[in-house]
Amino acid sequence: IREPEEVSKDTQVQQMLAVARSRGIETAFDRADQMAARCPFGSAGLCCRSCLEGPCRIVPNGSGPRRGVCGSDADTLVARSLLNTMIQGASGHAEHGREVAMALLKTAEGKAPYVIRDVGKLMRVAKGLNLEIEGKSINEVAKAVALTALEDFQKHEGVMNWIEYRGHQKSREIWDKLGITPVNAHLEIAKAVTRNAMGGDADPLNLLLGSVTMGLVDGYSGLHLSSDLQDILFGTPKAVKFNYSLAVLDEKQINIAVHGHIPLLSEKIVEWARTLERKALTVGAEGINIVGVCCTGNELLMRQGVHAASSFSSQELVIVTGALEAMVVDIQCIMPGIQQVAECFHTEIITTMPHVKIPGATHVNFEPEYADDAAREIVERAIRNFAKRDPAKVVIPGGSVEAYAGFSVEQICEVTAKINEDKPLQPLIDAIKDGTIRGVAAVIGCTNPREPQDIGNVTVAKELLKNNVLIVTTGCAAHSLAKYGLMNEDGLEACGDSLKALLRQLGQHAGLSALPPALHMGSCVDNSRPLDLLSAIADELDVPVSSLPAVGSCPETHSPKALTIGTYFMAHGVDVHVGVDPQVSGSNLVARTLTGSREDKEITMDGLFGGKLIVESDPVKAAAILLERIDMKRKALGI
Ligand code: NFS
Repeated sequence: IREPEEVSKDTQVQQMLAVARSRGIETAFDRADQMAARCPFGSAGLCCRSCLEGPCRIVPNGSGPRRGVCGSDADTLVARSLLNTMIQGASGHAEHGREVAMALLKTAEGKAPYVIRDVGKLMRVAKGLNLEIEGKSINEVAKAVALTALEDFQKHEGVMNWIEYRGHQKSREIWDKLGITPVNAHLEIAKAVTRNAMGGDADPLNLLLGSVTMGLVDGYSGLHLSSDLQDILFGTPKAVKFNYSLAVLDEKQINIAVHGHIPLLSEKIVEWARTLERKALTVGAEGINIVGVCCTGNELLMRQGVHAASSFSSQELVIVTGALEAMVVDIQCIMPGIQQVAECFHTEIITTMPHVKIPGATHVNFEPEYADDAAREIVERAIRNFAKRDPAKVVIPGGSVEAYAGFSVEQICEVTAKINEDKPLQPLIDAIKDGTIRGVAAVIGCTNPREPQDIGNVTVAKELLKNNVLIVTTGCAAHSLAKYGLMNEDGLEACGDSLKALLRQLGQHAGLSALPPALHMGSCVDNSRPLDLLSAIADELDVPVSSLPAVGSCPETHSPKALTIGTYFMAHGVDVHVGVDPQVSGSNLVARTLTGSREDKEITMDGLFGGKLIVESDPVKAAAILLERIDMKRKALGI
């Protein structure tokens, strides 16, 4: 069993873990320790449960059977198990996109209680999709955009609308040539499930191309589509201040944590918390305090400045404060373990989606049409729960960190346009060309209870910043970077001189003393934003995205979604580092195709797309490899 100091870099998490243990409450960190001996077959991707001939397992070291009962060898097993992971990731994000598209449709039809907050973005997206906007009302345009989005889950021919719209042309040419460009998300997911079933696709390289298609499904029907439609509905993020840490819970207020991914309900909860503020006073609380967990937290902080309490791995510890009246969850990254922890306190876990329930939790069903009813009921439940709080159990750590977020591409361009109005990207391009910015790194993804929390994320970011690499960030990695000052002026200390000077210069144009060294672009679906930025820069330079000195890093990977996002980056030619074993070591063929270390280079990820997978658990070494790759791309670009 690891000591609290070994589990997280965050002293508040350490403190709360000690509190949990002293009360006999088990969390993911403890369960990770109990699982210490990992299955060697599963870890290598060599366990197959695709049919009832098995389960079949191939021993990684070569002793024992070399094939499953059906004749599948290790390469096929590993490629299938990777595709299985990709299906999970892509489905999660595609479903997120579809839910938001349905909400936009119902809003446009006047059936759901939302308003279009960013009409400008609606019109830009409509134009990008080649929709007629002349003489149309806002709702008519919104309906056309929503229906075009929903086609990406229905059409049977052609190419996904969002790839036509957002996909970078030079990458598109490669995907089209390989025949991997998705037609519609549901069709591709169904095809992937079919090809992965017993008796389906046995060719490991073909299966890997199937994984790349899942990366594209994730990237376009999930990430881009969700970010675009959420911006239309809730506003495109602008620079905003928020606080981060477990200390954002307030002993004097009713605390509600919103957790999961889709902002449809949580935006409404923020609204209803404001409306019902007076009711909170009647039960003796000073107000209602909404705090964010995981990516729902990111969504709310980007647009509303809602404070963030926890990333994935420490989600249960928010409850251990004893000061949480309700934790409201929607979809994804929700540990069932939160219910066991909540049962030790007065906290009510509230599930909201019919397909994501937890035994013992309260269920308040969410449908966009009745969003107000659900949000109101949830806030009222939390208000009632306040009376059940046991003050003797309340422990809230002290001290939180101020951070700046909200760096959408639009916000970044608004700042740089103050230097060059006609070509807002030019200041960034010039800085990249003259080496002021050595490269751009997207530090993204999760925290993982098996790994020491925040260490990988923060170390990779700091190593790169020191070398003048500009960091953009999303997801739980953004939570890590916020906690250690990389989203406020203090973080400039971590930067190399040229980057520091540039951030100060740009900051003045944003009305800040400096831009933060890590630009928070949002939740995991907002990984659309770094790619939009790179695509726009590539267009200006008339090169493919793969030529840019840009990398992605997910040091503390836990979720299949992180692997599909990584694959989407690689499909555009961006190298991607993962700090946690992606469980493909059982096949040299698969591992080497992904990492570009095969002799026949042209059929590796690197050879086909220009970006490869880098697996390295040591964050310092990982940053050194990423710098090498950045320099290699700079050299090839002649800068
Ligand atoms: Ni991304 Fe966001 Fe966090 Fe990882 Fe989970 S919350 S969608 S998967 S753990 S970053």
